[in-house]
Amino acid sequence: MKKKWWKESVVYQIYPRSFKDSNNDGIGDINGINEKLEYLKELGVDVLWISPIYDSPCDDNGYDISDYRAILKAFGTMEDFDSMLKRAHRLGMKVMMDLVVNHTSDEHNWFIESRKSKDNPYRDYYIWKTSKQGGEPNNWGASFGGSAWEYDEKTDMYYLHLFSKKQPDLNWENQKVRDEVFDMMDWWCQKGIDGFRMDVISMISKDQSFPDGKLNGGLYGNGSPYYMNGPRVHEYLQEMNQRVLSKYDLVTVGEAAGVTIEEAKKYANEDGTELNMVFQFEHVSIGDGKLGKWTTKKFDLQELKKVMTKWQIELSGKAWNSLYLCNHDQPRSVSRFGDDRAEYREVSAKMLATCIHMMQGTPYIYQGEELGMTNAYFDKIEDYKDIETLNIFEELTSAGLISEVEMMKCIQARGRDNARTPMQWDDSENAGFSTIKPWIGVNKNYTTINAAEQMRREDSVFHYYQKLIQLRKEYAIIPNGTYCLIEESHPQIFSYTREYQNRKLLVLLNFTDKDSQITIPEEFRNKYVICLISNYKEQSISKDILLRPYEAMVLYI
Ligand code: TEU
Ligand code: CA
Repeated sequence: MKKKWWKESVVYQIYPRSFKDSNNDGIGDINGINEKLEYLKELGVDVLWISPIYDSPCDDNGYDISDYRAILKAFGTMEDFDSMLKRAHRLGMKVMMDLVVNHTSDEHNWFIESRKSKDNPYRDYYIWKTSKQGGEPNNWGASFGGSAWEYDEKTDMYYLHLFSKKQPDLNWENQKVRDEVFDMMDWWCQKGIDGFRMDVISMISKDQSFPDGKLNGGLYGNGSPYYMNGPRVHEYLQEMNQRVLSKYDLVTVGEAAGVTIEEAKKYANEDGTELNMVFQFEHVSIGDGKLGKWTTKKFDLQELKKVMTKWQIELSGKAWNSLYLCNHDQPRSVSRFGDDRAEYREVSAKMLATCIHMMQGTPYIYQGEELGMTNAYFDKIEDYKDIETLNIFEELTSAGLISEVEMMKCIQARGRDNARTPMQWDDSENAGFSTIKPWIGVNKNYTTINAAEQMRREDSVFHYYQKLIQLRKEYAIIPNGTYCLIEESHPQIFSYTREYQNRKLLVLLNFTDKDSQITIPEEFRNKYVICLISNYKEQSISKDILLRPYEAMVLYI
């Protein structure tokens, strides 16, 4: 496996709108990020992935870009960005930008031109189709509700939008679009950024016949087989790599909804002809039902062990894994996979962190995950801001597919706003995020769950993450070792080993609130074994170890 700096790095994701509000307008901003760089350095992370900060009408909180080379006014100025970038570099941290090029905002100049007329020079920057049998060109649904096609009266045609109707899909078949995108990427690389997280990059190539999708009992057809991992996606990414990425020492991660192992081996191949790694979605989709993620069903541990093991084994030596349990689209990991009841919140947050950080791949920490922040559990639909939540609530309840009461429970469990409540800095008003009421409600547990309190307490989740990150730097076995699942069918414990140059790790994780026993492998029963990290004060290491609720332990020989 080739050594690369990003294989030994830990990435921290910042959702700027909710991170820190430096000018007290209720919205996080770039100067707020700048204020907190020392905090991030203290945590020990190497790369900062910043969710979009470009000019945008914020229909989808910035994932709808209207100018790729301008900073959203509410987030600050390009000078603010330049000084934050410079300070991050001076502190030894790299900055990864969020690249959203499957679609733009409908307020982007390209789209404003494109919709003017059928012969406008920008017409084919987007995907326009005529009506079929008096309706939409096909039956695809959009991720944020409704049809994936919006009718445009002026030219009596429909344009494709896989997300909101204010997010028209770019037409990557058009060389001019690729030229514009690659030119813009190069412009940011010239400014000194260190990488890109590529939004829904697996969707940029569509099957040009645009066939109907299967209905599967939903309101719209499932078009994903015709736009996920599409016919030319690897060709486009190889062109991107040749024309931009290969010219700089970057870290690149593709958000690849629908990616399979076979596809991931192409996107993130070790020859470096496309990207460095991908975000796959199998583990965060465990438990999804007939309404997709809109369910209160808990995840199944055996399923999680199987999925995580598959990705560890099958990519090993062929492609590189990203390792994550949370991001700005997912519920808080301690609420989704751990136990956010007061008694178990911290110990289960540490256990989950151990699970991820001891695997092979690049770990991603989402803002607040290092504190064990929890879901918000807002109980009124008016408290939620996310376009996906609001549109889908309307669509599913008005279609009678779920009751409002049930849908509220699903939103409390899986809604994206759970990860978008303000970062909890201290126990002052608004959790120290802002001096005025923020754009979205603050999780009311900020008085007990906040960075200031945890930085003062040695056994906090923050200090546990700090130690995990340090271990990755000290022990080459963590980034480089092979992985093997043991005790595969154990109903409570997820346990795996790592091996590298005659050294071995044993990772023991009790995923339940009950004591649970496990027999450890022979080679870990000798007196030379050391415990690298645990989420309980003292450990008793024996042939049959009794793990306490959510106990995590890493043994090393
Ligand atoms: O997310 C793409 C994506 O697949 C999401 O729809 C995700 O699967 C879903 O929200 C889970 O419920 C990316 C960005 O991360 C997301 O924030 C944007 O809304 C979306 O693309 C459109 O740009
Ligand atoms: Ca602000």
